[in-house]
Amino acid sequence: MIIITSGSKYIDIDAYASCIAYRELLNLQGIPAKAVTTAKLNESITDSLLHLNAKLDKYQKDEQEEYIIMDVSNKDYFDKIVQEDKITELIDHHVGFEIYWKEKLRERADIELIGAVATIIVERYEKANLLDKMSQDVAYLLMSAILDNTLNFKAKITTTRDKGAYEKLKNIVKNDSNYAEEYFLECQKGIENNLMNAIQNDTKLERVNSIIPYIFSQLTVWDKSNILENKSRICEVLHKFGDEWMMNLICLKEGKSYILSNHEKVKKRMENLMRNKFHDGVMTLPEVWLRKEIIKKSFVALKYNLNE
Ligand SMILES: [Mn+2]
Repeated sequence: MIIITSGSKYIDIDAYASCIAYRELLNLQGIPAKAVTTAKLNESITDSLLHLNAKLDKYQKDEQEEYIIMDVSNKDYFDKIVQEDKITELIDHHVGFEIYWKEKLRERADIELIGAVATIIVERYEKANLLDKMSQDVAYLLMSAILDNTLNFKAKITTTRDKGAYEKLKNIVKNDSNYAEEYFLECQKGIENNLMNAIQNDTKLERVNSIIPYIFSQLTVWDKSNILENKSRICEVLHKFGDEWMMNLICLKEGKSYILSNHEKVKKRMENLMRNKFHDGVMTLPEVWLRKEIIKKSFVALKYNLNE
């Protein structure tokens, strides 16, 4: 049996949607396959999406397994059911392991710098001339994945291919309403219902360099207002990790990032790095910044001594 799976700890909607949609594509071509995971599903996989008819399969071990991997290529982070020597295909958009997999799997390794793996899956349907056979439920899953992984097309990793794939999916679901807003608002509801948990699930504790604080949290929401109203609660939660914290709150509706901190040294270093100012513990950045982009900027600043 072909097992389509992804990462080990938790998976997001891109991994979830890609596993299910690729299983459907193989099934349409007469190839039996199962989409499974033993990982935790994160907040990007909303209740509405979980209730669609396109679902994961139950996993039952079988002796004759081969594996197709989605949305991860670092072999230390594969789902625990995966036996590496039985991987026959891998599709991902993270950098670092391209050469390793090209040598192992040749054309069956497809690692591209693109907004979402879901986009590659849409293109596979197209190549197989089966786009018109895609169900609306699968299309909704893939749309959500593209929205989430490209931050509503505002992240710098977004490509025209992601936008093209999204348009094709929109034609399948025949929904002209603002699906992006609907999807992100539901994700936000999940975050707000359990703010503590959401924060803890996306807080990195890491000594990165002398600019980035040890505790660096990130939340992505449609509208930051409700979250900012709970600023004191956020401070409380992050304070449990230590004093030296900051949070990157991404507001997609406005296309802005809000940096929260109440640690004087952290604020000073971030003001220097981002050439901006904190007001009442919040610094407003005029565009969306991902945590990994802020970290990258800090390394560049250190290299050229820009943060002196
Ligand atoms: Mn992804």
